[in-house]
Amino acid sequence: MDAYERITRNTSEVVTAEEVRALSESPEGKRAYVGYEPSGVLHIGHMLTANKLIDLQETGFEVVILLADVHAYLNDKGTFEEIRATAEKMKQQFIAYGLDDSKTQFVLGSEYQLDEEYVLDLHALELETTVARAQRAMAEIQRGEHAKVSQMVYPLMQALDIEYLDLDLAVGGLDQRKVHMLAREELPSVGYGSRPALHTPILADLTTGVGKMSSSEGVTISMEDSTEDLEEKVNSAYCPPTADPEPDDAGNERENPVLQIFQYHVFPRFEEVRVERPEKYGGDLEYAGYAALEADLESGELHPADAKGALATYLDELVAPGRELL
Ligand code: IYR
Repeated sequence: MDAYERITRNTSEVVTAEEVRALSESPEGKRAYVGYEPSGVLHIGHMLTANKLIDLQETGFEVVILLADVHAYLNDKGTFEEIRATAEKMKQQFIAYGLDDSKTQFVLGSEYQLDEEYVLDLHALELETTVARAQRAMAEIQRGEHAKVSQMVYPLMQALDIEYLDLDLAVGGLDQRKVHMLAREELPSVGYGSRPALHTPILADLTTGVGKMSSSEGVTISMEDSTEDLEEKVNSAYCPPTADPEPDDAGNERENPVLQIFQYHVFPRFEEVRVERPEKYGGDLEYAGYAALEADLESGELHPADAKGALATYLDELVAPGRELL
């Protein structure tokens, strides 16, 4: 796999392919980042972008994780005290999950976002951006129904982060795309360059396959789950024998979360995936890549129950180091 393929594998969107290709030609010393609001429990939805950071690290990028405490505060996630305690825990969990500590820079947003220069740039950006534009950028991130002024400031700060952290590449889930588009368009209006972005898919809700996996609603696989929790949750997950399920009765699009987790979490981290089965059901199956597993689930060769059993085992291996921090 060449550097460009490694950097862009398992992404939903590359903005733009030309710009990312140019970075992939000399990744040494280039800087990429993801920002996270420290709140709630870290779950595997967060870890999808962490896997992308691992890919970037392995191609030579320097990786920055922004623990966005001010953003979490602006988005009504708690007091600074609560948010900072979560940020510290989050940092330890990222390292436990497999990010190379010596090559990862962790930054707390408040370390630089309250500096005079940053705040004045923020005000300049406020002057350039319409309320409608900021609100659109926040539609998929905003907490609560009625947008607050703080939530309009939020995407402008996220745009400025890209400049202030001296980044070459912004990474985020697909829900961050409108903020990154705003950054690409508006940063030049305050005298800064625009940067490319990579967007990862959003994991679907585990039990329904509808909407996104979230820690405030539905069942999530968290970095604190016990082996038994994992078995139980995966066992009751939605897993039809297809990667492309029909919409539900209300017409909502659906994904197969079991296959998503195999594709975005298990295969990127394990060379070979083994599904154990008793001899009378055909014995063990081995997969060297995601596509073969998907094909077997679709053909009926691999039963959803056996796929779930294997998934719980691999997830347990991924979650175990973080669990030990508890
Ligand atoms: N908007 C993100 C958190 C965040 C991301 C980046 I990249 C920043 O520069 C700042 C905040 C979220 O929804 O979690």
